[in-house]
Amino acid sequence: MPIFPKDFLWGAATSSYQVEGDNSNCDWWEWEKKVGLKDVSGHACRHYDLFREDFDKAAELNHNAHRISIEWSRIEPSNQEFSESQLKHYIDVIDALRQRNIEPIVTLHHFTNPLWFSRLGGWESGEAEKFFLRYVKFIVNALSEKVRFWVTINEPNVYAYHAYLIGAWPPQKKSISKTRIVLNNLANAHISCYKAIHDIYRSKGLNPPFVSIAHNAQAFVPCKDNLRNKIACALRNKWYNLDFIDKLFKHRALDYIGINYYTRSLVEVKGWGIHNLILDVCTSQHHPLAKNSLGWDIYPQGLYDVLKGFKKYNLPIIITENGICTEDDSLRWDYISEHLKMVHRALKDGIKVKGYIYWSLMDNFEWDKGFSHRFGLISIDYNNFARTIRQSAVNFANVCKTGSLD
Ligand code: GCO
Repeated sequence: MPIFPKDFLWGAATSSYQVEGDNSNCDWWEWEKKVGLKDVSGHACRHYDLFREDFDKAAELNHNAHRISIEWSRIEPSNQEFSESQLKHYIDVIDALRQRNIEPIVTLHHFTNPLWFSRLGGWESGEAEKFFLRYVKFIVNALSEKVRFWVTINEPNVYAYHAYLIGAWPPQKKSISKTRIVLNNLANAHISCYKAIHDIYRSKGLNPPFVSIAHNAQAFVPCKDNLRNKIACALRNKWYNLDFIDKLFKHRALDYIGINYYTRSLVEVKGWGIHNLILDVCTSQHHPLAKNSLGWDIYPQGLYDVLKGFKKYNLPIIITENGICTEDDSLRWDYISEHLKMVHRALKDGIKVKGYIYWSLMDNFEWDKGFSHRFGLISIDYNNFARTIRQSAVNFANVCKTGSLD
């Protein structure tokens, strides 16, 4: 029976824009309307008003940690104008977690940007790092006594890919060169924020914080076991999984590695061109696996493979996201329990996993895919915003309480 360490972090994650509601000062709010998304975020889950009720449920579910994000566009609605009232809101949010003995894990950027920032060029701009650092210093100065775990940027690779390479998210650019610039600016922003955060804690005589990014990693699996597919998998593993972390690691800008894992990419390369090697996937169904409602393969083995790939950094790892969107809650529990078995296997191999944070505490706004893909341990009725705890959440609560997966 897999037994997890006594001090293991157990909980769930959300992000401000996906759950709070009425986040009207950021680029996504304007963009949703401009492109006429079928689902606009609107009131989302009304978590901005209902956060205490949600955290009561997290406590009832034996979570000892919870990952939130702070909405930059609320804190700094216009350039250099900082909102004390919005800061007070997030202080109340953090206090509410602590009052319930839940460790906050605080993300400072989760895909959305203030409108003023995006109008000044967003993450393509050479000033992006300066603007983001100014906001981070404002927040960390105010919250340093209450927060130990920080995530500066959620999934830089996913953000850059969707917003600058395939043009699926605002500002809808489709440029390899712009993607490279944005990734470089995001990495430099994290590095300068890492140093600034540690400086703030040191200047206050506080114990050092734990600072990382939340890094999306995939298992790249060759469809046919041929040389071309194996080379493509090795290249994607390097480019997608390792390069960004490598850069931060070389700048000594990681106290742990936050890993977001969901699925595998089944690689079937149709040619030796660079686009083939980077993008080709298997389009047939000769390796059928159960899938989530977005069509992503359910592949727990991939979590172990990914964790093994990060062992070389010899850093603590927190699984900052792992989850499934499905209408079948029994599949949700299977997903959680099978991935936890892989976490335990990694622990037995000496990989320093310190926590498992399920995505997500509640059903929420899945970006351009809208509200129909439900990840939550807690279901949301969007007609009246009623919350209902799912059976999978109760099963997971038992693991959080006992530390064992029987
Ligand atoms: C992400 C995000 C979440 C998503 C989740 C499911 O990693 O993309 O952190 O915003 O909702 O991953 O796609």
